Amino acid sequence: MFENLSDRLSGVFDKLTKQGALSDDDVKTALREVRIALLEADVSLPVARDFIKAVQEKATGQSVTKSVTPGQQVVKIVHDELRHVLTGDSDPGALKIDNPPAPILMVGLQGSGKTTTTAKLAKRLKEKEGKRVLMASLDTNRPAAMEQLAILGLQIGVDTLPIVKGEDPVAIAKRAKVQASLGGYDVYMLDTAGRLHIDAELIAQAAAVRDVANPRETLLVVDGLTGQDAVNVAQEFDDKIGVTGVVLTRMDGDGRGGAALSMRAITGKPIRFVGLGEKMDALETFEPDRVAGRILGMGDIVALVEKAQETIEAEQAERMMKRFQKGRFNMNDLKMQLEQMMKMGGMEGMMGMMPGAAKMSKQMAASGMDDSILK
Ligand SMILES: Nc1nc2c(ncn2[C@@H]2O[C@H](COP(=O)(O)OP(=O)(O)OP(=O)(O)O)[C@@H](O)[C@H]2O)c(=O)[nH]1
Ligand SMILES: [Mg+2]
Repeated sequence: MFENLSDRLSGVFDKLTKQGALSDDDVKTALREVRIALLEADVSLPVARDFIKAVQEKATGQSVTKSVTPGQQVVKIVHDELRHVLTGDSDPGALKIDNPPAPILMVGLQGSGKTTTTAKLAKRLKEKEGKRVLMASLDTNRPAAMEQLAILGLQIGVDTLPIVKGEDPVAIAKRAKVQASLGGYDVYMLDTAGRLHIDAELIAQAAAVRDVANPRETLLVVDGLTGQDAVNVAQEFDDKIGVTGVVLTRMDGDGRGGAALSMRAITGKPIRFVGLGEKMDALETFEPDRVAGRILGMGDIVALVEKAQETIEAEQAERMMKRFQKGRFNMNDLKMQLEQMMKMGGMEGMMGMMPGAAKMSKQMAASGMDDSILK
């Protein structure tokens, strides 16, 4: 879902991590390229600018951990900053669906994927969290919209509120609430009608439904392919109706992914899920950590730097270096070095973290070279 951005960034960092020492200029050039890559991915300008500024500050302020190259360290800083942009200042925690029956209101523009996402999420809540879910279509605008949800319900084995022709959305929402309480459901989901644009009628309707349902979660479904527009739509919906989270759909398409990066920073709302196809299973939770890793495509280096920072004490390494230079590196020192290596996961662990070395580790295993030799 972030292939283009990912390719661009790995190009930048490949150059950087191949060098030993880095000058300020090297870092500046690299960050300029990162900035361009972000903008090309349709990340909004202020977000891209703040991102680069934060990385720059950290890269210049931080002392380099021994045993990783400065380039690797920069990769780690970029990774952490990506994660920060995606997470925002606080973890949103789990969906608020305790206190049964918990209403979830689904809103969004026409064709954004509300109905599909309603069913995908219901399936997920049922199968992964063992919840009893009731789905109700409040879409009185489009003919057959209610049947669409009913068919999906049958397909995934989730109950839908019986269709009563002629009812308005507010009446349906009230009936769903009664049915959910009487029927002992844990969650009831309200799938609303979409509009082409955010207009007064849409807002009035969504607000009226919101006021009778008192949703625990109001999830905005937006098309991830629309890039920055998705972020603008989210901002507007939040201003007018109030949303608690966002679902980005069509992330299986060749969108540039920028919406995912700007969403939290601009709207303050967490992305809860991403839609990755039309199938009922094609919904993933949005994990900033994993997404940052995917965007960067350099999880190996990030893990390596993390481990190095955790386990190696800078002074100790420096002391060792001096002894080495003075020719006083002895068996005890060697022992300490090998112990550090074991702490980092032994030979196999270290090799596994080096790009391209995975292939070699098979040959090593074949040659009988393993940690028992170190031990
Ligand atoms: N590729 C892809 N297609 C999706 C995704 N989510 C939804 N769709 C498709 O998008 C189309 C519209 O989805 P709906 O769920 O009907 O959208 P909606 O927001 O309910 O539309 P209205 O009720 O008319 O406003 C359908 O053909 C879905 O299969 C996704 O994550 N990836
Ligand atoms: Mg729909």
